[in-house]
Amino acid sequence: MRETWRWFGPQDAITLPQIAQTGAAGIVTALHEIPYGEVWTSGAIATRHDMIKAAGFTWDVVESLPIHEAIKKGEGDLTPLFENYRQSMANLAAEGITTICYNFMPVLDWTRTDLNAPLARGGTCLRFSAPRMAAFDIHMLGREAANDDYDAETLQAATEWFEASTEDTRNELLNAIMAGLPGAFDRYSIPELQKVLASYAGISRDDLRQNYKRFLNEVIPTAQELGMKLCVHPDDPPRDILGLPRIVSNGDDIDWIMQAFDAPENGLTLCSGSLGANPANDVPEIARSFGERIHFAHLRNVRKDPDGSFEEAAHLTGDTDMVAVIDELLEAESKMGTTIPFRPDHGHDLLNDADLGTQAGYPLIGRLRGLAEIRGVITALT
Ligand code: DNO
Repeated sequence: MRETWRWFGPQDAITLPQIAQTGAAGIVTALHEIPYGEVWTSGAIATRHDMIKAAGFTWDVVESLPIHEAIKKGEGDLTPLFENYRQSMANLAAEGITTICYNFMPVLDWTRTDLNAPLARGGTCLRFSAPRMAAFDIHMLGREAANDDYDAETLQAATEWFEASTEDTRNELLNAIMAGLPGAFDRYSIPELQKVLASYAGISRDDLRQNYKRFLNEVIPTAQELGMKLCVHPDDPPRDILGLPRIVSNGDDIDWIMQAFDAPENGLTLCSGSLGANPANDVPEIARSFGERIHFAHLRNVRKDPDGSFEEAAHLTGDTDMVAVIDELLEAESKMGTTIPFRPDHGHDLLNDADLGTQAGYPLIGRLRGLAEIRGVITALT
């Protein structure tokens, strides 16, 4: 397995020379400044690639080449958007960058309700609270059908949270929910989010699947011509949120995707943390089932509560057996004769992490700890 580190580009508070000290060999990054749907030009890719190479790294994975919302909605004339996506792929391939991670989550990317939940021994973690999500959905967004999506206990806890909330705590919640959108560092206000949610009205799970299938049909043949691999990132959390369908949440979903275009170039990003947030998902089993199609791995852990809330645990603790996951990935590598790039995903804010101004979920010391622990497991298993 190849150690990589997610770098958010020149605006990242963590520099490439600092990343070099973590021991990671490769960089995972994207041209976050380019709006969704526009072409990544050869010049822009080469400039970023040169920076990475000059610091002694390879650019192993593009995370992400984002998919425009119109493609997810199947809305309007999509020909130019598909053409642009294929052109970006060709420009990346010409630079020798051949693995692309993307997601098919409508509207929001990874979603948490608390970016600084305190840990017992100091430091903080990312947390998803089911009651806070319900409070946001029902009391702040005012989504009509929201009441039907939560059980009575969660609804009660949501009301209690909302009644005790202040403008500051409500803003904090909105900011936390928006923190997962790295593309151009977008944020929606409440009215903007209401508008974009309304634009999904009437789009069912099946519609989303058909739109996804169309995307695969449009881009996987190009990946095959260019010698590229695409790998979808699972939904985080792996369930429907804010009334939006999610279709990359469990083994059955992944199976459907793999069959929708049955070729090695149509692959998976095994994210142990995203999949691990659903108690029904057996992550080592998913890694075993789809091993041959895993082109990239995000390794992190979660601890779940009975009400659907969860928080991010240290990389080797939490509910997912990380050693078993890594063992499956090593097995897949030896079967395929390939090397799977992985990155320590997220991390606790530890020591002076909170002062560094890093991207939410992507601290320096917390990830360094995660990488060191995972490196230890790989070393022991191999
Ligand atoms: C969260 C990340 C995701 C991921 C995208 C891939 O920390 O793993 O935001 O980058 O979903 O498209």
